[in-house]
Amino acid sequence: MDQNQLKQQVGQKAAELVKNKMIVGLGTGTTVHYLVEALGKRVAQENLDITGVVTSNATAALAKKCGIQLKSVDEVAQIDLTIDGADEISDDFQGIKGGGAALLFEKIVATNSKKNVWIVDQSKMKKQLGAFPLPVEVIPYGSQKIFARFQQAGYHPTFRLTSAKQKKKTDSGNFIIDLHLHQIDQPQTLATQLIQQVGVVEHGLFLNIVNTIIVGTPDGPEIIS
Ligand code: ABF
Repeated sequence: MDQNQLKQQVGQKAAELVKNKMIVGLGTGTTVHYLVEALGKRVAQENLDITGVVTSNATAALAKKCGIQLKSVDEVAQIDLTIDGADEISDDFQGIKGGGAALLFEKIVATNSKKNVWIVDQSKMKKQLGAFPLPVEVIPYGSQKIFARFQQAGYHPTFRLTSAKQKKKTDSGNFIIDLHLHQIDQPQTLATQLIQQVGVVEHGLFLNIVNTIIVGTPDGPEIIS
C-alpha cells in the first residue's frame, strides 16, 4: 500500500468515530481530505447530522463542497471531537504540526475540543520529535529580527516560501519560520521558550493534546490510545 492508500485508510476509519449531532473539528492536510470526503458521504447517505468546525480555508472549501454545515469555533460551546493530521508523532504522543501552515487555527480548535484524534500514515510515527522542521508562526512586523535570533540560537531557521519563492502567508496573514532542529530533546522547554518570544504567534509543538492516534499500516488501521 502506498502512502496515499494508508492516508485514505485512516481517514475513512476516523469518519466512523463521528456520531449524529456531534460538533466535529476538521483539521487540515491530505489525510484529513479523505476524512472530510468520507463524512460527506455519510451526510448524504445516512443523513448524518453534524456541525463542522474548520481549521483552514482549504478545509472549509472542501467541507462545503461535501455538504457539511460549518460554524466557527466561537459559534459553538465546545467541540466534541477534533480529527486532524500531523507531521510527526513521538513515542510519548507529542506531535509536530503545521506542515500545512494551519497550526494556529488547528491548535485553537484542538484546545477547545473534548477529544483529539490524529490520523497519520505510519511514516509519521517517530521515536523522538525533530526530524520534521518545526513550524513557528510569526507576525510579519519584526519577523526578520526573530529569524536572526533563531539563527543565533542555532535553530537553522528558514522562512516558508511559496512556489513563487515569496514568503508564504498563513490564513491569518502571518509568516512561518521553520526550525531545522533534527532532534528535540526537551519539547516543553522549547515550546515555552518559543511562545515567550515577542512576535511569535504560535508554534507547531502540540504537547499533551492528542488522546487517540489512528495509524495506517499495510495490515489495516491501528488505533492507539
Ligand atoms: C495538518 O496535518 C498539519 O498540521 C500537518 O501538516 C498535516 C499533515 O499533513 P498530511 O495529512 O497531508 O500528511 O494538521
